[in-house]
Amino acid sequence: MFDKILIANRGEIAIRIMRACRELDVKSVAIYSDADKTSLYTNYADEKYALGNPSPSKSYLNIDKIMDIAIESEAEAMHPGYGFLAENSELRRQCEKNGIVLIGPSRKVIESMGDKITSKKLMKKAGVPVIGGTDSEVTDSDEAVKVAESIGYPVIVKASAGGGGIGMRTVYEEDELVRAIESTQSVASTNFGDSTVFIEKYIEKPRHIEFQILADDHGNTIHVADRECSIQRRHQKLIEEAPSPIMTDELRERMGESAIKAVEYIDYTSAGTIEFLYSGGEYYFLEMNTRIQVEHPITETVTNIDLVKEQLKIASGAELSYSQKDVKVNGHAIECRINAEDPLADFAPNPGKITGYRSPGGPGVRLDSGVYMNYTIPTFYDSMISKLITWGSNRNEAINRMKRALSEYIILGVKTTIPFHKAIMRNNYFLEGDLHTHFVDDHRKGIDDEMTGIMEEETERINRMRSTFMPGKKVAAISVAIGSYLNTAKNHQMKK
Ligand code: MV4
Repeated sequence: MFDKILIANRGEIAIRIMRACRELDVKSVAIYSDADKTSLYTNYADEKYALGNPSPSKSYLNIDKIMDIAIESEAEAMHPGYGFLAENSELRRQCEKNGIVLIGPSRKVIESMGDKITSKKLMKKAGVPVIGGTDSEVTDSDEAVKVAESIGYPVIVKASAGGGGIGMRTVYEEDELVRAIESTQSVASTNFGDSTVFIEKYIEKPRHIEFQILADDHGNTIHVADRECSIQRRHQKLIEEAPSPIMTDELRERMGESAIKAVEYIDYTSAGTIEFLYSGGEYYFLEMNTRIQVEHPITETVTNIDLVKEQLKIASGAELSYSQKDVKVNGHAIECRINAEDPLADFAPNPGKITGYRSPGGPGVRLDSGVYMNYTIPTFYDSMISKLITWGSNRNEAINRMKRALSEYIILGVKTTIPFHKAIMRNNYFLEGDLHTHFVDDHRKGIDDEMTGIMEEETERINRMRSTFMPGKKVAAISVAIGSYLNTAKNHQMKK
């Protein structure tokens, strides 16, 4: 095992990785920008090095600076977490040049999975189901019309270099096709410097189901079961659960086998995720994520496998600690992403100072957080405060625990997505497991009404909690603040 590793990330994931380090007796090195001097992870680490300027391109995306710190600190390995440089092949190149192990897959697979046409071709060759459409770049509009006709409308035009929902257009009839191709090409060219596009059959309201995999350098590959991530908004996941509510042993075996075939075919190592779209009993490869993901804790919770420790062990040359038959799904886990955003104002970011904080606990509750009382959430980075994960012996118990944990969770000073999650936990479609990628948009009205009701119901209790943080006369002023919040919520409703 390594003696010391550098964590090239910040916030809750930096702490998550440092926790694995501490359990494995590995020293951790934090890097921090000026905006993260007082962040929890910066001071949790065994050593810390300043990056200076908080702008992402000058700090957590600055490969040269990060490499200099890795060398100076004598770290043997580097963990990139998720986001920032997690899927950047240049970072791996630089690490290789300097004799530092990058905890993650090879440069070749990062590059081939980053290109959607290449990854789709590889998966088809591997025998993994892919969505019907073109296997290569579309340039000729006559050819595009023919392809679309043969697969049938609606179709979707996608940028090969695309990701995160950028560079995608749905097309319902032939008249729109050529224009959609041109516009996707132009968006792709601007955003990714690559105008390559391709066409697929558009699958309406699919489920997003993904498989966690682990592979070592000794030829061992396992899948660590499935997660359902259909509850998202603008390609940002909000709630994930493991297993998928529709999963059966038979379907898991089939999809899991496809996921293993996929990663074995490309000689993938480390932890990774194969994303599928699922619709009408069929599943199709969508994308591969070559990193540890935000939602990895729900898999850890139902399988009792520490995915980050496995990543560190794999990178240090060890064999996987588990074989496929050791992977058992025990009960059900749900993760709610708690963001500093106003769910009644189109999820507008709401960074600021946390003036009151009390985290939930008790049976079946895990909280992965990067914040504390009086911490100021910086404006430079994403707005995730924490991830609340609950476990239950079945889905219903996991949901009831989530409701209970959300009701215990007090965050004052910034608006959060907690009311949104409370509303979802009461939503009948959610309770029935009737999920798809358009869930939030389709049920928007019901969710907003529920949220408004929840905020009204909770005013009294939250006021009481406030008085424990800020005893005395301040409470009256704060009641006014809540009143105005509720008015905003009501105005929002009236506008509809
Ligand atoms: C699709 C699709 C339906 N049909 N492809 C969205 C992000 C990008 N990575 C791929 N995406 C989609 N591709 C076909 N052929 C629907 C989506 C999609 C989606 C996929 C996963 C999770 C959330 C989503 C939300 C909207 C659309």
